[in-house]
Amino acid sequence: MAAMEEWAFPTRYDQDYLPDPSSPYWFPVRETMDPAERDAAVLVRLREVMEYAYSTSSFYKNKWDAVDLKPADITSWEAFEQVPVVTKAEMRQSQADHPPFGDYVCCDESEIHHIHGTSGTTGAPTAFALGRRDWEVIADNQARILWGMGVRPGDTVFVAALFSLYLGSWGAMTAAERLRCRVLPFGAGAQGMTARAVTWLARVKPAAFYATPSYALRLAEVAEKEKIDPREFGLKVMFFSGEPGASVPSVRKAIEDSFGATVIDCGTMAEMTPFMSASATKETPEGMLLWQDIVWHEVCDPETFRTVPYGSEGTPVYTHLERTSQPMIRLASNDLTRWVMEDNPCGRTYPKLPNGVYGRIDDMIHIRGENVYPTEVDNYLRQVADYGGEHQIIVRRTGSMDEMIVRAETTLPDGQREAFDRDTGSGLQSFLGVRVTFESVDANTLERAEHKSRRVVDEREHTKR
Ligand code: 8LH
Repeated sequence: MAAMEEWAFPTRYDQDYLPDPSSPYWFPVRETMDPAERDAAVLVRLREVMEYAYSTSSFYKNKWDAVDLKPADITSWEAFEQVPVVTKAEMRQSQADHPPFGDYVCCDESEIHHIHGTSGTTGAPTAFALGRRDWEVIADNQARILWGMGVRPGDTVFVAALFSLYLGSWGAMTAAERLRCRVLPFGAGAQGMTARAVTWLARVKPAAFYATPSYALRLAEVAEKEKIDPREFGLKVMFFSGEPGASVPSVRKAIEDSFGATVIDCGTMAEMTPFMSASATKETPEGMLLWQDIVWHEVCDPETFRTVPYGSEGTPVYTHLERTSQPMIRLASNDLTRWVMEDNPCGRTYPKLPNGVYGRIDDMIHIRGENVYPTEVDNYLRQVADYGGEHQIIVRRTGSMDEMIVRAETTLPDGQREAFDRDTGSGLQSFLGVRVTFESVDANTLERAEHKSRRVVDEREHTKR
């Protein structure tokens, strides 16, 4: 076997390296090697990362001492799967006890280069501390993934996501810089900014674009209002993270049809930055590949946190292989997905999430014994003729019964909606397999997301969080 390129911990990538322009791969060996050989190398790395975390953070030391686990015990996958998962609640507690970054910071605080955080408007925020060397490694990892998407040096990359605490935009920017692209850090979220984005996109004609999927659809609507066809932007690739969408078939198609670009899904969690470690590629554009030599991804049973076999559904659990500032070791995501191992058209030998990440376990709507993912409603409505582009799902308890109300926009004028209401309501009901009360409202009356969509309003007392 040829040596895995720059495979060492702590990691330091050659900052001048760029692949041969004719190569579809950044690191041909690491990306196309026999997965069993890669996994064997990863297992050794996991032990190294755990040794490092155990000796540098009281968080990991206490957590593993409590279950009598030593990093040296991790000599098999069975042993690794017994490493207790890290939860978001534990991290919040750690940061409350050891402000501001918690006792899972493993590097010297003088090494911290960027501070980011959760953007949640409720509850205590969580701070992310990213080391200087980690930032470089993150840029390298994600440049490598952008290369796989078909982005090349000299391409202009338009970043249309919030530049604030959110790591998505910064991660895309630093990756594009490392790839020697031209970055346009446009941002999002300020008054009138979407209309200005349309002007800039039409003028600059970037090759690549990054945002949340909801925001791309919003941008297409605004462009239409300005009488500009988004295809005129000439985008080659659009990569998305932050929420389900790019792997939801009808959402993906709506973006592809509007912009005429290849749609790429990527993204894990901010804590897991390099968050693009789950990402599609140019030649394997559907779903997301799990770049197992950057971050170790497991899909696990949500109760036992043992991995489920390929072909099955579970919750992603993530482990950093290269971070030294706040390495996450078996971070429980609380998301849902399904994984498979098959031949990928791009030749990379990574497992794949063929339907992306469909949503969060706690966003799943439990109604009368059935489970409904909000993304299924989105998927259905997007392919309905005369749909106005936005909707809301209201879950309410009436008497002793749960009721699901879907309120969707239509472009049809009031008075001509009878067939639309009847057909969409019954179609949605048979698609979801639960009873739905359907209501149509005027187009452009429901709020559009500038960041991640929040379409579910759960009015039931017992589910209030
Ligand atoms: C996704 C996806 C996806 C994230 N498909 N759901 O954007 C990546 C990072 C920066 C991010 O969004 O992190 P954040 O704010 O911590 O949110 C993570 C959650 O976002 C994750 O647990 C998922 O529920 C969701 N998410 N990318 C579906 N491509």
